[in-house]
Amino acid sequence: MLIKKPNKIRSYEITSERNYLNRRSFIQSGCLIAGGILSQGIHSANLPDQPFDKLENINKSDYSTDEQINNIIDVTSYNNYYEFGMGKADPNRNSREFQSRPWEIEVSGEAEITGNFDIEDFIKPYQLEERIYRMRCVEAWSMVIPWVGVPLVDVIKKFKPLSSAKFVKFETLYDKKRMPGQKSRVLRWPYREGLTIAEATNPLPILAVGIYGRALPNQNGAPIRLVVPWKYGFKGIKGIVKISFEKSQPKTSWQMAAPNEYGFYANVNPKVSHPRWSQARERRIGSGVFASKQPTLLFNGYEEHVAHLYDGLNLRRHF
Ligand SMILES: Nc1nc2c(c(=O)[nH]1)N[C@H]1C(S)=C(S)[C@@H](COP(=O)(O)O)O[C@H]1N2
Ligand SMILES: [Mo]
Repeated sequence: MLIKKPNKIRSYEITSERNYLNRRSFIQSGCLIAGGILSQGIHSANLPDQPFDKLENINKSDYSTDEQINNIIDVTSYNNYYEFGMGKADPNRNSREFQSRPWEIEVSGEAEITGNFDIEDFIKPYQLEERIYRMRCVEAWSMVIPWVGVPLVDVIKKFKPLSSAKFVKFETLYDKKRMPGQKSRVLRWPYREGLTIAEATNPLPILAVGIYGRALPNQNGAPIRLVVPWKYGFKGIKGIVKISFEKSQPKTSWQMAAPNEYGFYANVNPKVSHPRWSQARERRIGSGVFASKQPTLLFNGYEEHVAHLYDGLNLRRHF
């Protein structure tokens, strides 16, 4: 049972985002869960092997949780990054050759300052912070990850958005040679995400450039990715090359793929079920095969910081 071929291991993704293309019967998935949890143990034995540059001068943050953090092996070997394959172990396995330098970020749209920036110049003006955040994937698993990054609000302000800028749109690199998963038509590439300007200027979201005090590994979105801790993990777009200030709400990749399943807001909400599974509880990765699922918290436990952003918004309709 433990010695499965990699293509069989995929079956543990019974609740995976891609399953809108690949529905399975409920009974069948029940059997696959057990196999999946065990096979996950195998991946955890692979240590990340890419060079990890140590980052200097990192401030602590009051926004960090003091919950038990996940170990680096969980965080770097159990990933979602469809550009490198759809299995949880694929991003670690298939992104090792990926070169995240040189790297340019294009800033465009409704802002006073726009242009193309080298990643080094892009990040240099800001103070690095460690932010230890819970991450809740829409697939009903979670981790606690010690990110290193810069507050998105600081970056946004630097570009002086115009009053017409109501949303911020993000895009991942689109390059089928470097990101072989883009040959698949599981999503419309490039991966696209977005936030309202109010969300983007809340103090919680960060542009992460590291984990555990070191540069971001490829499978976690090197060289720069978004982290929005009160939203489902898929909002945390990896490998960002474009940021643009928009007048109207941008379409996101998951919305385009399955609008009835993935909304623009994607706020963590235990009361709003995914059409195919409940969001009331979550499995904390690393808690052990026999650990019971823990309750999911509204806004992933960040309610006091973000609930005001949604005053008057119907969270069931705007999911
Ligand atoms: N470009 C891109 N960004 C992405 C994804 C992806 O497939 N492509 N997957 C998302 C999903 S579903 C999750 S849960 C998180 C996972 O982040 P992690 O692998 O660093 O834990 O990345 C998000 N960002
Ligand atoms: Mo996810």
